[in-house]
Amino acid sequence: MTTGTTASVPSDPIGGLAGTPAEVQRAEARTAHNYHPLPVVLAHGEGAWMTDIEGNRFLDLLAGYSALNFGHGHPRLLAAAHAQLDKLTLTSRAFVHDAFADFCATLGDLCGKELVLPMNTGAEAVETAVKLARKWGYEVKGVAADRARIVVASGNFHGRTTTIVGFSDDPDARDGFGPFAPGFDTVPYGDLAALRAAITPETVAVLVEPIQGEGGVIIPPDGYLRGVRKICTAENVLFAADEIQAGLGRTGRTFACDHEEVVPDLYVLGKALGGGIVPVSAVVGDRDVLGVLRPGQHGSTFGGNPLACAVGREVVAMLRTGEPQARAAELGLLLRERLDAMVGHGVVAVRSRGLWAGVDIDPAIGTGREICERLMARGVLAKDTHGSTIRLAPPLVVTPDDLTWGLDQLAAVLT
Ligand code: IF1
Repeated sequence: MTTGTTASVPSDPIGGLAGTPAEVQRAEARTAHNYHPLPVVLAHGEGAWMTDIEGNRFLDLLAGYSALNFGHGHPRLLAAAHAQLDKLTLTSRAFVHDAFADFCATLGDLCGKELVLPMNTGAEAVETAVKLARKWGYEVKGVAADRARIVVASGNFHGRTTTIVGFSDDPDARDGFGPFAPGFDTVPYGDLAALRAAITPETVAVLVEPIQGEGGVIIPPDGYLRGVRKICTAENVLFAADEIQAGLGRTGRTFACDHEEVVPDLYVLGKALGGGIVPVSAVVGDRDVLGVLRPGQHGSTFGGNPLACAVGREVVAMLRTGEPQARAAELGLLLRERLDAMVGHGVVAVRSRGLWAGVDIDPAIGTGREICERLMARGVLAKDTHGSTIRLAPPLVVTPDDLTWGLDQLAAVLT
């Protein structure tokens, strides 16, 4: 595991920004430009650190958008993956395999739910939740065929499929991809009165992130999640919590809903469930909802494959100890304390919960992208969201010294 060593500043004083590495240019020549990555070419990862092809070391403050909660190359997760790789990696769901029941049973227990539907990406899990809610609406709630409606929040990010971007209000995510699926109503995030007003007899679910990630780590007013729970219960509407980014230890609890002691009807999980090794996602709920599916009505080639289950089972075992959550809560205090001290010194506002922070930078100092480029030159990798907001989400295995050093670099680029 990495000690609190200081990263060697990239050889080029501005961290390779001057001369884009040939490998970046080679990649750009042969791929669609649906990303604008920082000009760094990584080759190795360990714990909270990555090393590029020139041997420069970077502290990872993005952690794969929270898919790397357990860091790069976690020994327990690598061991589980290596063992399974040599045994059996794929059967399809046409057959059962010997890692499947363990993964589904332990994940269901972690959520306090009866059933698990394993998929691969977060968007697939969100689409699965949409399909489950609609089918539940028709067969259990009694909504007329093809009339089901789902309430979503403004500023949401739930993935990139055309159904999902159809209910996004981010022009970058949705423009040019229509026509879109009907049946979604958008209400302001955090506004319970608007949520209550949007519910009709045809509403089958409310789909929200307990904390909005891409929106810039937007934390709803205290009591919002309890209010969503109460309204959904009263109106016989499913509460589907998208915990793909906020969940699995990131905020200092197993689930972000735990901060308000709220249990949704559906947990929508992904990212860190795959340990930063393989895509693993799932929808977890009780039989009264997941029981509406019959064989042949939903699935995927890789969903619940042996490698995914072996890694996912180990992720669940680590979360059962409560240690990743406690670490995120404790180091989150350090993160927040240091960021609060930067307010008025280049930082306009800070939002954080556990080891997850949205930092609004004074636009006069630079855009989020420019700040991230300056951080890269100092051996720290982070990602901007919109405008001058950057998100900070180190792996939960980061050491206090390394986290302190990384925040020192942020303070330095702000002056
Ligand atoms: C990108 C950010 C974006 C998610 C929540 C579902 C999904 C995501 C709450 C879909 C995925 C990723 C997607 C990735 C960048 C990142 C992201 F919010 F994390 F920063 F885009 F907004 N629900 N978020 O955060 O999961 O299908 O990707 O496995 O698309 O650029 P996925």
